[in-house]
Amino acid sequence: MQSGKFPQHLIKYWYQRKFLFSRFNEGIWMNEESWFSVTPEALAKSIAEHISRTAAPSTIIDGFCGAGGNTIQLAMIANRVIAIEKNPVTLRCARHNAQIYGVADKITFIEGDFFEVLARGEVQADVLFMSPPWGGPEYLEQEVFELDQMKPYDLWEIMKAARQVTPNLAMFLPRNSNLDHLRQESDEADEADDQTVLITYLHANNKCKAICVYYGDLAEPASDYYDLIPPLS
Ligand code: MGP
Repeated sequence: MQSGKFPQHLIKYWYQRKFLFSRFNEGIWMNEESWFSVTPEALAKSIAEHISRTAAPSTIIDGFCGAGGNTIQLAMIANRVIAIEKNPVTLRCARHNAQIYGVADKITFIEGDFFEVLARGEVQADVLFMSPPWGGPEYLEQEVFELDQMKPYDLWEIMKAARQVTPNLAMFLPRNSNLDHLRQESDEADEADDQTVLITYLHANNKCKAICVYYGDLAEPASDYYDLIPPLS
């Protein structure tokens, strides 16, 4: 690629390319949306390791697989990953990138809408991981990211659909997320029990990049460094 033709607004991500995929130079494919939304490899790996330690799942669904950053690392720790992606170009990138990492054989790629695929009831799994769109890089313009106003997908609708598949959920969210919203959602979803929600802050280069929120079996702290949200009293 000629650097002169690389879109100016994505240059920041180009400089991070080997942080996004350590094997970038082996021919990783990206489209515009993937540059700013793919989970950097080190973070995707730590999420996969947490999932492996707490739930040791056989099958994992990646609900919004994007260019495959999480899907690839999840395929390293599970027997099978079902990767759902609506955008056919992004899905092509994910399939190609999984080949580079040698895990494509363990992944079933589904081109389709998260809600429609789940509603068909054809996919089952022990764990459901989700890294939905947050509305683009503009999420950092707000001091606090109001989760109950997330676009284009409503986070509560995502959670509702996900809970139909499994209670073992992992959700990748902005570092400036309003955590009170999470507490309220889990409280309403599970009135009978005080549900534990585990929030992990994902750091790279001495900076928090994002959070991952775990539910069900995944909410077991596998390290002392995690912060727990106590149930509402
Ligand atoms: P970022 O906006 O690149 O923050 O997002 P950064 O690098 O800390 O910016 P800076 O200008 O403050 O230095 C950090 C990480 O969040 C990215 O690497 C992506 O993994 C993730 N991310 C960013 N966006 C806009 C999205 C999104 O819309 N959806 C998802 N799932 N992840 C995103």
